[in-house]
Amino acid sequence: MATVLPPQSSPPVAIIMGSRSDWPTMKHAAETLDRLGVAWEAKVVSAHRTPQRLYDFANGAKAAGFKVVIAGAGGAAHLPGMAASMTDLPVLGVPVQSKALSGLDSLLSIVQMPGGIPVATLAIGEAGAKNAGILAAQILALSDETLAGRLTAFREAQTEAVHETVED
Ligand code: RP5
Repeated sequence: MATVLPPQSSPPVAIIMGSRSDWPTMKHAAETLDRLGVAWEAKVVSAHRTPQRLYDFANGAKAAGFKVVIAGAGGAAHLPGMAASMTDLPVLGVPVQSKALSGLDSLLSIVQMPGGIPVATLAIGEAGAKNAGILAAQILALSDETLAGRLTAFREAQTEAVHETVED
């Protein structure tokens, strides 16, 4: 008799990015989620080079079990906005630092969404990716008290690590 496997649910956080070249930035979101004990899955999904992959991902993201989407892109950074247009999951946009314009192009492309389709836009680069990880965890912690406790501990550890004096 064939074994019937239970349907596999996705981890709560999807990290999508326009190119493999975005991973050195976006891995900071993944590392932050790891630190907070939140599972994630990362995929390269380009709004321009793989539009069908973007369509398939965004339309199926909720049914797949994802709860939050972190989307990073650089330059003409249409990925977060296009993903947001096709899912009602919260989309956190990370502007990746571009070579030509240092990420100002990415930031403006992501942040200037028309009313009705929000993308929660973070800072350019590593800080934005790290904060996207924290923000995703904060969203999930609204319905997960254990995770909320880990977030509190994370903040306390961060505060304790900031010394008041400039010398040891
Ligand atoms: C965007 O173009 C990507 O998000 C990336 O930041 C940028 C450059 O991509 P590559 O030419 O490095 O693949 O779509």
